[in-house]
Amino acid sequence: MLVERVILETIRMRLKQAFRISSGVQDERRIVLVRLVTSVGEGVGECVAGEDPNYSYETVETAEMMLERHLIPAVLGYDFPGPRELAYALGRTVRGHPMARAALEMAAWHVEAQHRGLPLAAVLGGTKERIDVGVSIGLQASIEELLRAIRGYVDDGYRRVKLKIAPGHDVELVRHAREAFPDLALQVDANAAYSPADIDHLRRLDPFGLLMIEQPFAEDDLVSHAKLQSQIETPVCLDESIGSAADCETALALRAAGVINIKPGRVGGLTESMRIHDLCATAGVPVWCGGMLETGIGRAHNAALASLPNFRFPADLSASDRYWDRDVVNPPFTLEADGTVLVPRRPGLGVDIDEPFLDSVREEYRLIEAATG
Ligand code: OSB
Ligand code: MG
Repeated sequence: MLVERVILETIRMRLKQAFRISSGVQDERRIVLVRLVTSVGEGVGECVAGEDPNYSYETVETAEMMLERHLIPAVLGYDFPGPRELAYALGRTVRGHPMARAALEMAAWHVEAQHRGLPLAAVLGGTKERIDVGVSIGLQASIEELLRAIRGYVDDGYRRVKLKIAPGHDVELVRHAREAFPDLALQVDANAAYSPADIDHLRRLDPFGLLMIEQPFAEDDLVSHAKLQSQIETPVCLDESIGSAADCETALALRAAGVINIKPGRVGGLTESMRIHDLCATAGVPVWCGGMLETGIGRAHNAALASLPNFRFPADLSASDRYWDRDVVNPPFTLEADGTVLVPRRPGLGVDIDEPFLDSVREEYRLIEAATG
């Protein structure tokens, strides 16, 4: 694929409800989209970076800057055999900044799938036609509101619920949720809110039959995750700690996790996601697909990835209407009666971009072309 042009655009989308986690809150998303125009077709990728550097150090602005100044120039005018080689070039050009790299890399996988006339899931080696999904519920103002929110999503048909926790909002919150929903598949996510001194406290979550406890400690503190895992039955899950396949190897060697959350947007794209998937499969560690409040564009990429065989827990890949009044793709993602989301089957991303709607939410548009000379 010879990269002829890249379009860097940002859109602004209001979330139906504000999403609060231990490290910050989002009520709308400014989203960087990257469109790759190549000799064999076009593709689009969505950047998962937020406005504030609380989940990771990357932000909308750092991603735009890295893309414009470093990443797009590293691909423009070059001919790549495929997305893997493009991903490699991006990794050689920019240290870190996986969210910025992923937006461009995922666009290249879209190009590849379109070009081969296959659904993206098939190009990645996916085997599932539908994916078990759950819903991730942000921190709520009170236990009553939390229980109401869970009830609403359970009534919608979601069969797995992830609750955000934070110091002071953990054991009692889980106790109430478990009492009200004894059979619900439940898990929690702390977004790195705890310190090593909290290990004894976190052990109190072990008796509630949670599917997993996600990222209790800081991103760079694998040792505390390993200590906690050695003391509880509930699997410890890593999210923020895993920025690459190398991070994953370290975590597996330390036995710091019983399960790994893969978000392609967090690890530099689909190529690295598949490496992590394969490493974990070999180690006998299940993975699952997380989410970053994506539009239907990022959601389509995630659904394709989650169709791989070692994705063995429900994904944070809820229907479009859990996040948006109107999504940017047609058809929007919907929840099936069996609590699943269908993997798109048409070639490429398998969903159409609603261009008129995208026009109405766009804030910036930059066309970047190879210099002619
Ligand atoms: O930690 O998984 C997380 C959203 C933004 C930032 C971090 C996280 C999340 C979610 C939302 O939990 C998952 C989704 O997209 O539904
Ligand atoms: Mg998480």
